[in-house]
Amino acid sequence: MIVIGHKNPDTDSIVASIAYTQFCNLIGKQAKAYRIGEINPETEFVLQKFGFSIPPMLSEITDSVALVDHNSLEESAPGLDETRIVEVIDHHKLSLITSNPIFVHIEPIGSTSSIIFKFFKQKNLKIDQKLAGALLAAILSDTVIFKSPTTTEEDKAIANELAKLANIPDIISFGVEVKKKKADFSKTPASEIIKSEAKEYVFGTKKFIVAQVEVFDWELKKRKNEIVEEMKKQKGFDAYLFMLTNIMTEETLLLYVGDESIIKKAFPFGSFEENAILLEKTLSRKKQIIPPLQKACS
Ligand SMILES: [Mn+2]
Repeated sequence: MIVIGHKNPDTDSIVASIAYTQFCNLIGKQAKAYRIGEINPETEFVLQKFGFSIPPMLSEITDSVALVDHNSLEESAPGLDETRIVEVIDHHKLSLITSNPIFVHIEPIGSTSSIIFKFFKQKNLKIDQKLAGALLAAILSDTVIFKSPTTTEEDKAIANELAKLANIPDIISFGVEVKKKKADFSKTPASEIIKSEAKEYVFGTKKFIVAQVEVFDWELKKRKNEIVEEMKKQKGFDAYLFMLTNIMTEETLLLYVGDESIIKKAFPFGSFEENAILLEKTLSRKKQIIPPLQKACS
């Protein structure tokens, strides 16, 4: 079985696929982790720190597939046939439609890595120090160091347990260390910045791209015009959204190009400037951007 996370992989996606593969192999199920996109500097740091190699790029789908941390074909491997998918382990809303019954485990929890942790627990399997460190990093990454509204009490309890196993005394400062690895865009061209963790969404007849970066200050805001110009060059969607999320102030400056009426319908409460809305207390794409966007399309 091939285990893959989503396109534009983040740390949760990669760590969950590695951890789930380990779990499968421990219970006697053959599985191998692959990635379907380039690793970001945060994930690279985490894998290196805990001694994991980067999963190989999936080139050909020759086996059954388990999707972790996503469950839509838009976010998955190009050319993936739905009939290949045999399992889904995720914490995003269900969107996959299959022609056959498959194994699905979806929970409203802060990270897919939290779910994989629970799989190990259920079967009384030992999580070694390295895997514990990587799972902890993935939880901290996906929950934005527990600040995201997607965070549950269970994520925090799991993180505490993992921190003990990984021998990491200060969870928050470890979280900041992890998150800061991909928060520096000073040397990144705008054309690349706008593709950060970009995901594609289709609601009815409307298609959206929503990208996101998480930063610790407003330095990148100075490049707003340059970023918007790059977004305008993109084609093949109704609107392109770029979340510039400030972890410290817990605000998101949502830059957008395309169908402005839908954006204004979805976020009537934000303060508007040209091609941008400032959203207070907003960190989560999944919980705070996608639902209003979907509703505005219905
Ligand atoms: Mn995730």
